[in-house]
Amino acid sequence: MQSASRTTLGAVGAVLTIAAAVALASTSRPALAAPGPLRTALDRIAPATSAAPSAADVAIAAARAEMAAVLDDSLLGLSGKLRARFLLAADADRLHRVLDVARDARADGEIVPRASELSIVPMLPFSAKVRGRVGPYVLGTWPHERAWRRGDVDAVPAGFLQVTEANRALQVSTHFRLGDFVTKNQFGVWPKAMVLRESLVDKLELVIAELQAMGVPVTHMHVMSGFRTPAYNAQGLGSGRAEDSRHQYGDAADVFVDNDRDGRMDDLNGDGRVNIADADVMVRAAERVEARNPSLVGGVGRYPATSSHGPFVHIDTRGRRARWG
Ligand SMILES: [Ca+2]
Ligand SMILES: [Ca+2]
Ligand SMILES: [Zn+2]
Repeated sequence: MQSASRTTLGAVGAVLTIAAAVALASTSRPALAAPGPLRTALDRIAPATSAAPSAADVAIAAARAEMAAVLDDSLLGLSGKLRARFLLAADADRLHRVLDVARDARADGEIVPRASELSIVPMLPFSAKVRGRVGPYVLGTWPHERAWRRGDVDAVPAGFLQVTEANRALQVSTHFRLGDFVTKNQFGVWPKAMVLRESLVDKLELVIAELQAMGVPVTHMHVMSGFRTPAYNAQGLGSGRAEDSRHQYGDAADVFVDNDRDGRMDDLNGDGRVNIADADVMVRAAERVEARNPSLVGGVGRYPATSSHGPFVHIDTRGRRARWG
């Protein structure tokens, strides 16, 4: 697991370096480390054992090599519930080609996700941000862009997802849509630019699965706050928002279980009240997920209800353990 994880980090680091045109160490990014069904299948097929490998074997071997250069993990995440991957345009094209080859060679759908099961969403490079904007959408300035404050340089976004009125409903995983994570401002501006990490979506799905295993049914987890543009985040400084908030790196979300969709946390522990004890149920689930999936370690913070919101939990995949609240 450890060496697989390092391999993955290397590949992700290479993608980031090309994209952001900034010097990045390929170190501490959380990774979706477990080889998934596609990699496993390609591994099994690639070393041809017979004297004369078939054309399919050759194609698969080539696809496997190309695959490793793009994504060296389970395409569907550790949860198996990812339904979208976010890649810079060139890498998105390569992954499309790899999947086409693999599907042609192994048209059984057991091994290779069907096109309907996995969306490959291309990202604009970080350099598409000019004077703080991508098109009409205001993002602002990341800490590393200032000489005097570097922030988490390892987490500099490779690029931006473009969220449109057409793709906002795209399912990024079983329980989440692309539009769930956009910054809650500039409501009339389309397309929006967003940073979102698959590792975050994967972790949220694992927390849902863990809650269900604990006997807490979850049909809907509400994202109060997902990605926050640096410009939006700066407006909240002094009122509890961190200056180097994980939300601007796309690997953090403030969430609560809201099966009845009334916009507030549900009574998860069944005591007839909604309070911090219900957030604690989610914290326990997140702890179990991190214990079982070290590559998704990060922050877990608990927040009590105030006059403006119910209790909620912050979850991120910053790559090192953090707890508060
Ligand atoms: Ca509710
Ligand atoms: Ca309760
Ligand atoms: Zn948060």
